[in-house]
Amino acid sequence: MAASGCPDFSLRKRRNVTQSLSAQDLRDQILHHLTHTQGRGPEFATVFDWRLAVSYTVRDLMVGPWVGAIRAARDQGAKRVYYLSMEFLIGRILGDAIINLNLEPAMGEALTLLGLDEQVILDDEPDAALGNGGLGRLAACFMESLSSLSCPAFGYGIRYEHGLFRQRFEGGQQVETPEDWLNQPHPWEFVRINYSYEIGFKGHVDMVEGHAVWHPGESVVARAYDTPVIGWGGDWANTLRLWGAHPTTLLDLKRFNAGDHTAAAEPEALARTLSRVLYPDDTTESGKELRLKQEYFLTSAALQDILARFLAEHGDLEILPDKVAIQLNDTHPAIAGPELIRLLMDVHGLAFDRAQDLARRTLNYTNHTLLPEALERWSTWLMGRVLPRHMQIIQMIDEDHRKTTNRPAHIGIVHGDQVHMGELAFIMAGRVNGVSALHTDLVKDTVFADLHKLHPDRIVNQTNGVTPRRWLRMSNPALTRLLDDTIGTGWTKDLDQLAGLETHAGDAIFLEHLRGAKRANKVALSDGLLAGLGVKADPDAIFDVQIKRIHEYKRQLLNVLEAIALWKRIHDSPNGDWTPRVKIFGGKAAPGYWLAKSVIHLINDVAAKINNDPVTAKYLQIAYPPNYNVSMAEDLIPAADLSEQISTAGKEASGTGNMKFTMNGALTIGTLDGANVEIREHVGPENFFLFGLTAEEAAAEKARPGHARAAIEASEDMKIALQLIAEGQFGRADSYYTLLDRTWNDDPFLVASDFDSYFATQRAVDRAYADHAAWDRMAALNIARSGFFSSDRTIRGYMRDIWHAVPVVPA
Ligand code: B1H
Repeated sequence: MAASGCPDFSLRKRRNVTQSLSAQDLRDQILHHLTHTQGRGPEFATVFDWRLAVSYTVRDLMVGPWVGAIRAARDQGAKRVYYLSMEFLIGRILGDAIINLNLEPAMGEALTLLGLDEQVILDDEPDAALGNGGLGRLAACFMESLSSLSCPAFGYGIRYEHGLFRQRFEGGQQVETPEDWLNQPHPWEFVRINYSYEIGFKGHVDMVEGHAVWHPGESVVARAYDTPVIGWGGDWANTLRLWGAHPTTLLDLKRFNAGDHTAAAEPEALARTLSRVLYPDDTTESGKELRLKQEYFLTSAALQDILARFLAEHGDLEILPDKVAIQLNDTHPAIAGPELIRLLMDVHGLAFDRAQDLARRTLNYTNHTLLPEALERWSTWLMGRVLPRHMQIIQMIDEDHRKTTNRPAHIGIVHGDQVHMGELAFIMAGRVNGVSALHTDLVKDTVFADLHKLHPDRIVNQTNGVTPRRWLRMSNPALTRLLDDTIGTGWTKDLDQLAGLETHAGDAIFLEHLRGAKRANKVALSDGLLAGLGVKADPDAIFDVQIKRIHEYKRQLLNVLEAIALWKRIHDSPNGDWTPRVKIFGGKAAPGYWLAKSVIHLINDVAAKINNDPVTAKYLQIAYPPNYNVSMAEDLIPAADLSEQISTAGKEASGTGNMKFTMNGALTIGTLDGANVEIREHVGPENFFLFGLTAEEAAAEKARPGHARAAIEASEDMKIALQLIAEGQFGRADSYYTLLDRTWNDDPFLVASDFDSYFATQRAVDRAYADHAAWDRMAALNIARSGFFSSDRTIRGYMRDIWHAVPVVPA
């Protein structure tokens, strides 16, 4: 027992434990869990049994630092950071935990001793797909960096029973099937039945002696499911607390006893609906009552939990902003403003002004998009019906803001019958941040221009980042070995150390090793593409990769039209000096986004034709593996030569895939959009393939009547590509009439206006790739100059500028 009287989880001791763990120790622990936790003898064990035994073994090593971190934060009265997000796209946990706990190579050896293939064990874990795309994956990277920096933090989210849908292709078209990651034991989580909060909806509000009393018409219980998130080095773990919805009464006994057994279970079914599915929309607002309820469910549970912890530790609500920093990941949890005020007023008896002031100094808001369709709005009618007390408080906030800032009527939260969640989040936040330099400028100049004038110090920039542990060390062991051998392992926690590669960028031996690492990754991917899709990807071809949600503004259409135009040119002069290329696509479309689904269909149709053309086969192949997810990204990014970041300028807030590619030595072909701008500045314009209109030019072009038709008429290659589709060269032409019509007559994302610039830049890529030495040098410089894009840098920025939080030294 330690001095505190608790079991000894002391960090110093545990550090020694991990460092001294031998393969034999790990093997024994795995066998112990196989027998005693899984209840299986080795001779009967399946891959699943083994994977769980390995996971429990690794989890055991996380618990010490986890409990130690929670205790250290409490004992030191530390300020805590709370990250509220509707999405946490964590992917698999086991491989990441093995890396962060420094268990390699012992774990590999232990598994060999047991006659197991480590990759098979790792691949057995389902992805925790509790997110759509970049916003959710950013939250996951932030959780890992918070732990790696020993910043005391909780992530709060929803424990969706079904993560993002599974994607299949039928006749080249996307078909969605439910995802069921929880249809098997999830070894990483701890259920906390004692951390349960009641969440109310609907009902009415009474005034009792001047105080509002909300009588909800329905309620559910939010129950905490905790997962430790271990940081690099294994010294610290924070908690990802996901809320599961449960009924307040488990069973309607009266109905059960009356024989209606199905109806008796209704309360359970109704409550569970709340945490059943993740909304599969990326950057579109779904506007459903269930979605509003989910947002409130997450937010209220989190705030009740935060206040309970704060009051147990400090008691005095006046110091709430000194001890608590809450980050709202986009507007999805923006009901946090009114909810925190409600809790402080109606539960803890503070006056409105006091409550509002404390809330505003505690809450912060990150904006992730300017797309108008993504800006959340709820009708006052729906808000008033689902959250009647909150609707009152929203009106009080709006009115108070109008008075104190003297603002004109057109600015504010409630407009007619609409509640604007962006304005609500902004007005209730101490700091509002954008996610790249360009995006932050646009936030100031466009969506929040008026509010920015009223509150000129509120908006700050924090350019996104990604964790180099998962996105380099874990997913790219070949490059990791080369980096470790060349500059040591320090880059893993201090990515700026990659700058040490600069001096090697002219070293032919180093560049040869770099090429070798990339080639090994390409060979592995090529084998996978052949086995999975039957696509023959020559590892010496350019691996050109576009992986992200399918959305018009991300312009997968531009990419596939370029493929068609290139194919036509090769087909017409097959003896030309062509640089072989494999175009790889990955991504899902929101189920209701017809145009995006049409682009998926087109890519598959084009692939079917081009891949089987004997004249062009050796020069151009297209691969579109279905069901793109975090794990697939981990296989594709290390094997990429070219990263496609081709959104219409001004539309992609940041992008984070772009950073992962750069770190892994892929060169970018991209527009001046989001974080591409900063990537180009860091790696140097000569090591980046820039094309297309700037955000300002794009806005002007869009306003020009007939811009699409004029651009198409001026581009022979684009015209031919569209014509070939219209002729039915790629599947049935009538599948694409809408897409073609929109491209000719509207083209809101300027595919036509950027086509020639993109096509020409792709040919510059071809020429550059043909010069191996020059290409490898550029790749090396991209890696060497990617240190800025670590999420550790981003989190340090949030800690310094937004949260005013400091790391805690483990006891
Ligand atoms: C991003 C979203 C998003 N921006 C609504 N906005 C959603 C909006 O379910 N919804 O309703 C879900 C997601 N996601 C992305 O955030 C940006 O498009 C990326 O450019 C950015 O890199 C990422 C992280 O900041």
